[in-house]
Amino acid sequence: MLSKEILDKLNNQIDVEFYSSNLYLQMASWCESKNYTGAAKFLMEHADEEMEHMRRIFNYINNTGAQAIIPALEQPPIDYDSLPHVFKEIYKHECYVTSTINELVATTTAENDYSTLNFLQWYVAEQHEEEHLFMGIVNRMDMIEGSRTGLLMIDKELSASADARAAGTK
Ligand code: OFO
Repeated sequence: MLSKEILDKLNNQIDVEFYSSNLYLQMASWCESKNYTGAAKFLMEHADEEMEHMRRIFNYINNTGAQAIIPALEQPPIDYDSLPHVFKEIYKHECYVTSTINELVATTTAENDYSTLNFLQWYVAEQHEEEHLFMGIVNRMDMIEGSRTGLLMIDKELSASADARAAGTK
């Protein structure tokens, strides 16, 4: 059985994951409108992954006999200065998601809720991977210093990466 504080925090995490999905979908739309089709594909796939993250928590809550709550939609930002700006914002957002997971982990530890602590380990590992992934992309974009050719090359790499992830080879 979940304590009220942990249930509230897990429901808040549903909100965070939902928002992440919508944020990446909106960013994909921006990328597509600027002809960064590889980045758009990559971000759409990432939006789907965030929905899966949301569903894991949704199922976990309901499996304990409590009720998962679907949040109201919050409008993500729609305008970005450049492709590097999009990915810097994603990296910042992922660091925020990590902080919300860490807070949940700290609460489960304080309350001796080992079942939820065990459930959250997957998210701890996932956040490590995602911060690493997006930091790498931001660093590569910094290296090309806004060169159009460099950005198109990275866009192509993002497309290949999305294909590899979809095929389960990455
Ligand atoms: Fe990328 O955040 Fe989910 O967990």
